[in-house]
Amino acid sequence: MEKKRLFSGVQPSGRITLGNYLGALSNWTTLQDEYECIFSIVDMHAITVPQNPKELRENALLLLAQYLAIGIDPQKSTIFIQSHVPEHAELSWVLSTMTYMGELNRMTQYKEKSQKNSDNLNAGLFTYPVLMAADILLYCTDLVPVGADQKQHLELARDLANRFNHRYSDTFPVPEGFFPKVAARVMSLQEPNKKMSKSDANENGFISLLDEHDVIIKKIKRAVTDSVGIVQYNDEQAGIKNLLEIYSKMTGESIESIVAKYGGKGYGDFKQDTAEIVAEGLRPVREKTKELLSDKAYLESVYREGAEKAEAIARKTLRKVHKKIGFLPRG
Ligand code: AQP
Repeated sequence: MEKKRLFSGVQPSGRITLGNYLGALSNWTTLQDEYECIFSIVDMHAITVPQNPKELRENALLLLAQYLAIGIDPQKSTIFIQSHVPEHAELSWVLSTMTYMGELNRMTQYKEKSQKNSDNLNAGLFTYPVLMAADILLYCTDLVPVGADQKQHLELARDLANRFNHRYSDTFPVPEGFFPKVAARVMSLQEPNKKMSKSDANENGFISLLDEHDVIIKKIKRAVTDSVGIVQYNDEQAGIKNLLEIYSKMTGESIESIVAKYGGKGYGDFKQDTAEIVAEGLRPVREKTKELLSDKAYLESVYREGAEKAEAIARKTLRKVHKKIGFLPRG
């Protein structure tokens, strides 16, 4: 039986965080055997907010090294850079003609990001979810493993698949989301009611996958908690709830069992142990990333081959789409 297809991506808009890792990337590796996986570095999405060109290039390469370091295997999965496959922009245009302004107006990520970037309210930031739908539909994707913050965008991709299929004829599978049960939305260590974000101006709010051991320990020990003083899992103790989710996802231990272990002890031991677990858990990824970054030729060969494989699928889908909507073939 043919394997189902999976697509996901991360923006090279900074150094990826523990949130990106636990909410998305760490789940990808386990799905590689079951699905035909396509993973992208979505640099076209990243430019919807201002980027320094040199840093954007560096971050794309770094992200590729991190994909490989966490265990994405280029022998099993297709790994490519979004801007190397122009079909993403082409399908995005077609889908944008089928997307209603009202649908995009409702997007909470647009509302949040446009507040943060009020001096750069560009059309790309507004139509970001259409490009994301194109990323997914271009590969006739069945499954999209993402963090909970992407639920609304994925819903639009599903609506557009249905709309296209209904208006023309069956073309796209309607993609399903895959959201982790624990740590689907890792929160900022400094403002536990806001999601952890790689572009947060406050470096203490997030843990980067490249942070050294001591930095991670310090950041977690300084994490904002509360004055209740009891380790328990509830919405009123957002900081502790966040650390419990991080601990659980990093170790595989259930939240109940962690709560039982630290219940009578106050926050000191719990924070210390969580910090050690994260710092040690990320060590192999950090070390492997550094090793991979020193071999630029290898990284280039991975993304070049990936683009060829991705483009072959993308071309086929786009040709089908053009035919259905009535574009005359070039011949
Ligand atoms: N805090 C989070 N918890 C769980 N999952 C998260 N993801 C992002 N933040 C969290 C998931 O990571 C994947 C890649 O995200 P992205 O790079 O496409 O953009 P984003 O969601 O906008 O992530 P950031 O870190 O907040 O980036 P910036 O600061 O550039 O906007 C997605 O699957 C996402 O769900």
